Amino acid sequence: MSDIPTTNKKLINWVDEIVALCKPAKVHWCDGTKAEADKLFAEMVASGMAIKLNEQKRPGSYLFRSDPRDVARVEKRTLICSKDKENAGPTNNWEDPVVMKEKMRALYNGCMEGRTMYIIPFAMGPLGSPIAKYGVEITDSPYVVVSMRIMARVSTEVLRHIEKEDFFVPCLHSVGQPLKAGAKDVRWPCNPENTYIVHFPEESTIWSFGSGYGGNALLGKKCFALRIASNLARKEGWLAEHMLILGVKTPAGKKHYVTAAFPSACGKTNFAMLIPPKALRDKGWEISCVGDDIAWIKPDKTGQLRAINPENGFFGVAPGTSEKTNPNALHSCDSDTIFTNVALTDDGDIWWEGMTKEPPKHLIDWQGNDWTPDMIDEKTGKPKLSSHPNSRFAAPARNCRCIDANWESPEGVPVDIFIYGGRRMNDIPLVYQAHNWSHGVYIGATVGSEQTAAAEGQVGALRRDPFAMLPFCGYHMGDYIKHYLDMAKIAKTPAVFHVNWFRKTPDGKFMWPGFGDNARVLAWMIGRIEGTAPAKDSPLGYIPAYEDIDFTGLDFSKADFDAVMAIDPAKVSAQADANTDYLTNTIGRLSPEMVAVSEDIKARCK
Ligand code: SAT
Ligand code: MN
Repeated sequence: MSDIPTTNKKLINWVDEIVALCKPAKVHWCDGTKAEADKLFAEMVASGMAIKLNEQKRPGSYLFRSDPRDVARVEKRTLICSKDKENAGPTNNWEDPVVMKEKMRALYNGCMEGRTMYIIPFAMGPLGSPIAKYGVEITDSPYVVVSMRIMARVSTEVLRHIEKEDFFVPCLHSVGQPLKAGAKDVRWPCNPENTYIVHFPEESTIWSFGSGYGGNALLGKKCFALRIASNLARKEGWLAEHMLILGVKTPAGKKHYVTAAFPSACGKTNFAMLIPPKALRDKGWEISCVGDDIAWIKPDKTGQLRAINPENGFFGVAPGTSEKTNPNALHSCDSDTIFTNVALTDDGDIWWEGMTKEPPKHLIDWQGNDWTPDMIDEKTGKPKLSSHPNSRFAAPARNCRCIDANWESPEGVPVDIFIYGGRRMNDIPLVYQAHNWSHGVYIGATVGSEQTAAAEGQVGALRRDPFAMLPFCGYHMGDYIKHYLDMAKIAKTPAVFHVNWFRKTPDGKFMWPGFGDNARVLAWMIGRIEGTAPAKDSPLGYIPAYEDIDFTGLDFSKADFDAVMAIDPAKVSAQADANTDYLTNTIGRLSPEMVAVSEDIKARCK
């Protein structure tokens, strides 16, 4: 065919193979242009899949409502199909790649009947960056096409890079619902009974079937940029991390970059777009955002770690985002944004729980039904939600008011600080700094968060989430720890900090104000790497004294500080034992350095 826009044999052969297997009615090579997206949006509006929002209030933006059975990532059906089961490790689901391929080939057989197959060439990272990688997603979902255009860089230019490198990550996706001749399509085709999100790490290949939602379907994100990329990074000597990247400008005008990993429900997007309190802004502190979810971090020729955000947009949880909690995220959604499963206002705009103090008097909820604020959910007995709790916005990163000037710099931004954190009600202080790199790796490896939703298990129970990568690490977590330790051989290692914004008083009140005031803690960290901020030693690591943190404009006493920083040696010692047990018996493939850190912490507790 002459309308194939590439000469790359691997890509052409793969497309031929998938066409023969999935049997689409039509094939379309995407070019990522606005004209292409506009045409698809118009078709989806006409078919009832999408709602065009009020052009005055929300230019270029659309609302989608998913099937209520397809509203989130499905971790149970997410598999790492390495040849050897052991290499997937204890934190991943595994199936034999030969068995899984056979099973999925049967599902894919004819799955695109009556539909158009879209071929999406995309870049993760700025085109031509030495850290960027290229992929091609084949999908039968036009929603995926328009979403990928926001979340990744889609263009014909990508094909030139694929031709040059002769490498791309093949990402196959189908909603798994063929359209029989004459049948009318549903609003959100999907196939929940047969949903699988499958990774073949040895072949750097992704096969996803049955879901059209988020990370199940936008395969550049968690599937490629974390699960497959973590495998590539290990082979090639870099890090693919579930980390935000932010820039900090000091009053002296020096710029530093920081990456941070937090488990879900710890306010990662809020931290990535944080606005420092007025007192710090007046002194000249500025914070800018490079990315809110994923960082690819690679040493340059000098060993300096450099990070890119491989993504091109924010796929944020909508509820709770407001002018108060995160104005930068809220205004990123002002235009050219795709909303999924939020409520529709009577004037053709969107709303979600927490957006404004007063809810609108009437809405159409995320399932298309009338909604008023007085409605009660029959199942829970609580007020009925207008938006799904996991409803999302996909907003272009360039819309963000605080986007960093260097966010698309091909060489990446230099990173000198890694932060880990979790939601810990008790015992864990506001901040501490690792003594050295192995201690920093240990801090990442032992990250945990207390559960906030009953659906995840017992509320308050500690859920371990090493490096915040539990569902995203594409190989054995013990090897991942080893790879981290080995980075010290090829890179200048960053300073590592642990933070806990969520400590509570015995009567259940947060001890730390959080949000913008977290910049005060960041400022201390910057002082640490610039060599200007003092610290005391403690069993957990280096900690600030009250005087070391700038509390200008905040009513936070020495007693408040002592409470949020309190360290109980007996508890820390017991935690060190629990950490050794977790790393030895749950994770395995133990690096002896990890036990040495536990022993060191215990010795300091004596
Ligand atoms: O759906 S995504 O995987 O993109 C986001 C998330 O669930 O963490
Ligand atoms: Mn994430």
